[in-house]
Amino acid sequence: MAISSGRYLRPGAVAGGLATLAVGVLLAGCGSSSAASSTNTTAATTTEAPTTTEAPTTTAAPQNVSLQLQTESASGSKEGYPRFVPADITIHQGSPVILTITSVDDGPAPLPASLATYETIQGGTETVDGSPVTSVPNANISHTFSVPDLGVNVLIPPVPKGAKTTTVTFTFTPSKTGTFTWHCFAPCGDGSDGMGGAMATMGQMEGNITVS
Ligand SMILES: [Cu+2]
Repeated sequence: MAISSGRYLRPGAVAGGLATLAVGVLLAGCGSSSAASSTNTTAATTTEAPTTTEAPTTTAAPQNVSLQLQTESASGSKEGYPRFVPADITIHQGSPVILTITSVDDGPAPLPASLATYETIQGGTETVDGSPVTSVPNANISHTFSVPDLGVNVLIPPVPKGAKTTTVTFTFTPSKTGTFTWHCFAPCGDGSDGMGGAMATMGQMEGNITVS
């Protein structure tokens, strides 16, 4: 597939702040009546005094998931490649997932017009080799890691010339539980349209992501 293009267009480094917003909403109770009319018939007996050390509100630690995007076996065989390893992953709802994808593929595989919807980063924040990115030009997409059911679309550019790997991180929070199929939508497989072979094989350019 991949003839090194030598063109690595790093998208403008726009500070992509984490989308995780902690919104604290304090509802001040019944301020409608005038302050003076404090006819307190209901004694505040129900508010239990915090006698024990208060447990911090569950700020669950981020989950780190690492994927290797391989293009050949250790012995150099290209049979059964490219593929993401592991192909099946399990994550949990309730805390952010930091997906780290390390790719050795130096070739682009631009998406056809019919898949243009997957040309944009969706559902989380991405960095490429440490720099925040908000887009990757289609001509510079090598693979995608896309989970349509979770609204997640990660774009993976080719390895820059002179480098051995490129590392993409993608931080997102799973919106629901279940088992969903992820796909690569870049035509990186066999056949005239690049959609055969690895692209049509579970365990290579598609797999399962389970959110428990
Ligand atoms: Cu691919």
